Amino acid sequence: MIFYTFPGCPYCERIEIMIVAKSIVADVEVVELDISAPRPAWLLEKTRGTTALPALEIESGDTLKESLAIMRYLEMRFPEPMVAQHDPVAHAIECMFVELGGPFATAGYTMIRNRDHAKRDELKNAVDAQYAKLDKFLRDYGRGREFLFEQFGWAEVALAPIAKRLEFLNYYEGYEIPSALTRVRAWHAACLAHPAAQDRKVEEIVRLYYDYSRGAGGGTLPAGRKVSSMTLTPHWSQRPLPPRDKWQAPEATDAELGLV
Ligand SMILES: N[C@@H](CCC(=O)N[C@@H](CS)C(=O)NCC(=O)O)C(=O)O
Repeated sequence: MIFYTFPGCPYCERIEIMIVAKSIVADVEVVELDISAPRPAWLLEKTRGTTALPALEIESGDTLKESLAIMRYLEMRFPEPMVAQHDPVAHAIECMFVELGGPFATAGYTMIRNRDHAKRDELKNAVDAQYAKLDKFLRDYGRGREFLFEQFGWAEVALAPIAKRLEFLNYYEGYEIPSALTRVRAWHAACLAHPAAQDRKVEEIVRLYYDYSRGAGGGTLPAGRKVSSMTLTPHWSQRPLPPRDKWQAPEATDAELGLV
């Protein structure tokens, strides 16, 4: 199988975690692509014209898209060890929890890209509200003390990568999950510390997402810059940590970010 991935993408990290969980690392060739560059024609042919990743090419030559669909494919094809709950009710509950991931990601990405200081509180409140929803869900349906159920499972494979991305809010805006939300705080800390979620680190994410903190990203560049902070080269590990305060001018240059 061939896995097409954008380093830094939370939906791609879902698949990275599944590949390790299923012990199929040796069966999957990983092809990293640069999200800031136009997609090559050969890739668009495989994805039938859509530009988003992850995508998984399987032995039949078919290319699967949509991270949750790929997770489901890997779960069914390599049933041991099971990542999802076996019990149908428990699995439905974890799928309900995963549904909270969409608005959770949207709130976080909207806040990091915002450049209007007057809107900051409103957007911070929207992120708080998403954490409050996760907290309530964990209290209503959770069985574990940290994760939704006893172990890092389906819900965490899907949501930990998003929770980890939203650490860019902590780095660039000093954001903290409200202290009253103790249940989701415990879940969050356990997700970020779990061995399955260590391949992509917060130190990588904050380097890759610098442009988002300056209102750009996802294909556009901040003014005066030539190289995206999402670029594959130079590798993120060879770049300095970006300046933390996203409201502070001037913006870092390509050279200051270690991009050239
Ligand atoms: N619903 C999709 C979302 C995938 C997605 O949005 N990927 C982003 C990267 S995080 C992407 O490829 N963006 C660039 C594009 O859409 O061209 C999934 O779960 O796989």
